[in-house]
Amino acid sequence: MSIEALIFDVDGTMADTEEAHRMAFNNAFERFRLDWKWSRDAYRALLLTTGGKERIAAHIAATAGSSAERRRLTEMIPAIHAEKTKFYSSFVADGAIPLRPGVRRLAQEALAAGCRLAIASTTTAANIDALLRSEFGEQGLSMFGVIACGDQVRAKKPAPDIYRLALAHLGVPPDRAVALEDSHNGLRAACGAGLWTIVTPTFWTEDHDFDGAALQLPHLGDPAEPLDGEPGRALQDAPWLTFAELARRADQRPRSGIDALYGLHAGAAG
Ligand code: XBP
Ligand code: MG
Repeated sequence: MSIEALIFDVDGTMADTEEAHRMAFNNAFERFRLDWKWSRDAYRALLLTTGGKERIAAHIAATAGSSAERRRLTEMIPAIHAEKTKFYSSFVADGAIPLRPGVRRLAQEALAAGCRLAIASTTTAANIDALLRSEFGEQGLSMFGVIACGDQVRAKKPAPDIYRLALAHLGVPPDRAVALEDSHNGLRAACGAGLWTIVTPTFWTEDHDFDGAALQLPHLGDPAEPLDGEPGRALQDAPWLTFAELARRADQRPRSGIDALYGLHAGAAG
């Protein structure tokens, strides 16, 4: 097995978090007496901008009446986002947002196989800390040897920077790691860092373009929640993605452009 690390995206991949983010944004706007209320449809479009502060800035750019108003509101962004993060991390700490099917199982199978775990996310460390503690307990933080997130990079997804940072901290080359994502921006970021990427979309990203994904599944599946129909039948080991099958598939990817051209890779040569 050549896979030394699994790098998880958080929002949408580890847990279906965006409805909670949306409510937290709206709570913060109310707290600041702003007449903004992001509907699900509006938020779906706003999600194309990664990063909560950047998302608020995009809303201001699209709605502010004057340049003076835009300046006043822009100066408020850090405080609004800090309030939003308080609301969101309290939702998570209350256990309101479970892990998606198969995330806990795959993480545990990977660790048992000697594979390391990492995170590459746009959200804040506070939000990730709350989710890992809530869903994995106190040992949650130590399960993920590297957590690359939020403002640790200037260029957020779809830029590859956050994945490159995670790989650098892991000390692992991209062809020895696998990324798990849920969105077009996340897929572009992971592929831009040279990572073989599995995509499990949610309601918020199901209409995104996932061209370039190595594997796309509705979710990772579990014995208690197997993948129905075609997605489940397409897997070899079980109607859920086992770490063993993930590693086999990743090992069989073309190693370079030449390999891809001639199909020369681990499983096909000879
Ligand atoms: C998804 C994002 C984040 C969240 C909101 O992150 O783009 O901005 O929507 O969280 P991921 P913040 O890379 O984990 O999918 O308000 O903390 O940014
Ligand atoms: Mg995501």
